[in-house]
Amino acid sequence: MIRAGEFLRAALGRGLDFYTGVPCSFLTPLINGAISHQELRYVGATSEGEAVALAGGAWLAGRRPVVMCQNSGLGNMVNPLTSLSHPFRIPFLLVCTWRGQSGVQDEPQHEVMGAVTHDLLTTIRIPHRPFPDRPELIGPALDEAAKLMADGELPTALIMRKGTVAPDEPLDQAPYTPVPRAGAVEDRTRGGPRPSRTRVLEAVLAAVPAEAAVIATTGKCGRELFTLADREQHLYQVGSMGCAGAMALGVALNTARTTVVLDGDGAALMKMGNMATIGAAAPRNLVHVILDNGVHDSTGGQATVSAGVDFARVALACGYRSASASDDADGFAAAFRSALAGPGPHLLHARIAPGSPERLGRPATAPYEVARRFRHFLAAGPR
Ligand SMILES: Cc1ncc(C[n+]2csc(CCOP(=O)(O)OP(=O)(O)O)c2C)c(N)n1
Repeated sequence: MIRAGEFLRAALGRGLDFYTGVPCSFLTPLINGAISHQELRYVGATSEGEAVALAGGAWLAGRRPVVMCQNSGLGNMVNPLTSLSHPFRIPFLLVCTWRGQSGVQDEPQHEVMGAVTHDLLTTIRIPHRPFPDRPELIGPALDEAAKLMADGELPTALIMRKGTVAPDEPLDQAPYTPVPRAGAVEDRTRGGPRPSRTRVLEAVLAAVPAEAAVIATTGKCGRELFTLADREQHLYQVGSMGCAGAMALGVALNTARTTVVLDGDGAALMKMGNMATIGAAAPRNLVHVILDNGVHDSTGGQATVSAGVDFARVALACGYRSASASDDADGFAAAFRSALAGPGPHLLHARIAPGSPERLGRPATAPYEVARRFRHFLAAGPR
């Protein structure tokens, strides 16, 4: 058995200082220790997949992140681990508990995942090792994980058995008290014909400062942005649908640069918990644009349910500082300029028309290079 403080201190000594995740009772001392530690930042995620994207954003902004989860949460992570961490090669330390270990009394819902946890990680090519269960093993385990992460440029998991960490860390955490918001959506809708996605992206590019980072959601959004302009401050999230907001949060919390995220209605709906985490973390430098064409445009135009969703009011209810709605290019451009001028987080709900230009490019630069040039861009800016 080890003490949580021993692990957290040893990890901090190796530069691991940004934590995110979703709790597990096996993790209680470690997660509470991370939350309570003065020198560590812990951002609670609404899902384990969100935590992977948040950690990815933090890594892009120069941090060495740790994600903590229960192995049942691996199910929620499989998509971003395979379609974000792998193509972009973004490493982080994954501390994953082992509920449902054979021979250990546990609940029925953990039986299957307990039996396949190691195989699942192996199958999705995430290196894994046992979590250290004696103090003298902590340093070597962290050093080996660091080497695996450096060599493979991938997350590396440490699998924690029941009873590994002594239950001695009190939780020192103020309850989350949301900042009351004025609650008024800036309504710039006019009811005319809706602009194309390209037209709105042109308005983004015309106004966005050169120092800002821009993250585009999966599908045609990233392809259109790439076609209009390919710059080192762009990150085209080719997979991990729904994760753009969480990745942008990880960036915004770790850089002083303005961070603009271009989301889709389908993607935003897929991981709407992101908005609650963004509202609570409240980064002043985050501008969240939802390009809402009412359909899954990239996969053939199947309707989403966004026609009945008021993203701007959802954002305000989650704690965003401002929110606007627009349905033409001028209204969007005005809302975007206003968002850039004041502290966020801002939500811009842009209702647009479905469709894309006929000759649409695809990011020609591999995700691996996109991530590294984006990281390099962030490293050159203010923290
Ligand atoms: C987890 C996951 N599910 C499904 C897909 C397939 N897919 C790619 S883009 C897309 C549609 C995204 O819709 P939206 O966010 O509204 O953006 P739009 O395509 O309209 O620009 C879908 C379903 C995927 N890449 N990942």
